[in-house]
Amino acid sequence: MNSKILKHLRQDKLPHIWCPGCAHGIVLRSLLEAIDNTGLNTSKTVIVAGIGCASRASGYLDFDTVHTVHGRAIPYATGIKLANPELKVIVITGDGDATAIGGNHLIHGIRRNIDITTVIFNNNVYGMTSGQYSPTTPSGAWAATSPYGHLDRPFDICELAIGAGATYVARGTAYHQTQLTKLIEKGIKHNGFAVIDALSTCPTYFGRKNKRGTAADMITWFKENTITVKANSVNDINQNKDDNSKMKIGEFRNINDVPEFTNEYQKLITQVMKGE
Ligand SMILES: Cc1ncc(C[n+]2csc(CCOP(=O)(O)OP(=O)(O)O)c2C)c(N)n1
Ligand code: SF4
Repeated sequence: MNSKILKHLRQDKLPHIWCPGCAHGIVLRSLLEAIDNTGLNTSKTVIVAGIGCASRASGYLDFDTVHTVHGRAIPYATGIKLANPELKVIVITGDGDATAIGGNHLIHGIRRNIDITTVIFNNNVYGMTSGQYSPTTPSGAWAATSPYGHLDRPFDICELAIGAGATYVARGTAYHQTQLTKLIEKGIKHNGFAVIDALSTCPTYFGRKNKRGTAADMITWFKENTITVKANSVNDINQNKDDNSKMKIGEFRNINDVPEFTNEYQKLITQVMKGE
């Protein structure tokens, strides 16, 4: 294994719990490469996760980590960042954790523009609890809780984040692993709330039910069904309108003109202490 990755892992906690072919490991690799590329001070980096197969990743990482309650990683991360603004806080979460039970926290974290990087391992299903549908399950898909096909329309996490006012929004996939690393890296460097929708796969509970083929077929699907928006195109999720059959990947928003919440909070404290 690449030493860049290995040095950030708690090797005594391996092997991991993920099923063979699960793409969460690829997303984790991108996250660790991104952390390493940015040269973050590991003793000042905190990883916070909710509950789920995705969130389990925090247990394998050799940082200060918190494995919190299902859906509540962002409130924990907010508390940590406010208590010690010097820390870099990264949230690991699944699509269910982030957009169902934790959906409210996601939009309010975004609204505040607090400096937290949130990587959503989006496999379109609740993997850990055996394949119930999540807010990103495609319409018509089969899940343990939609045995005749799913009726709801799915959330597009990036559009949701932009709508809520996020200042950094990007989507990558487990197939485009190098690009995903770069997108996470930019999210980490961003001083504000960053959302990275990292498309992952659950061959065990989504793939089998939906006849998506092998684990490799599921990852190759990303290659054939996504299209990259131009790098640095701002707020341009609708670019490449000529091929709307494909999902857009890349950086959709990266703006720096919105005040970051921790800074504003510190300024307010100083002002109040002075009695102004
Ligand atoms: C309060 C609460 N409700 C429900 C659960 C059960 N639960 C554990 S993980 C999970 C869903 C995980 O799905 P997702 O976040 O998409 O991650 P994945 O497992 O697919 O990586 C649920 C519903 C829980 N642990 N706590
Ligand atoms: S159940 Fe799905 S998401 Fe969970 S480890 Fe297995 S393949 Fe991955």
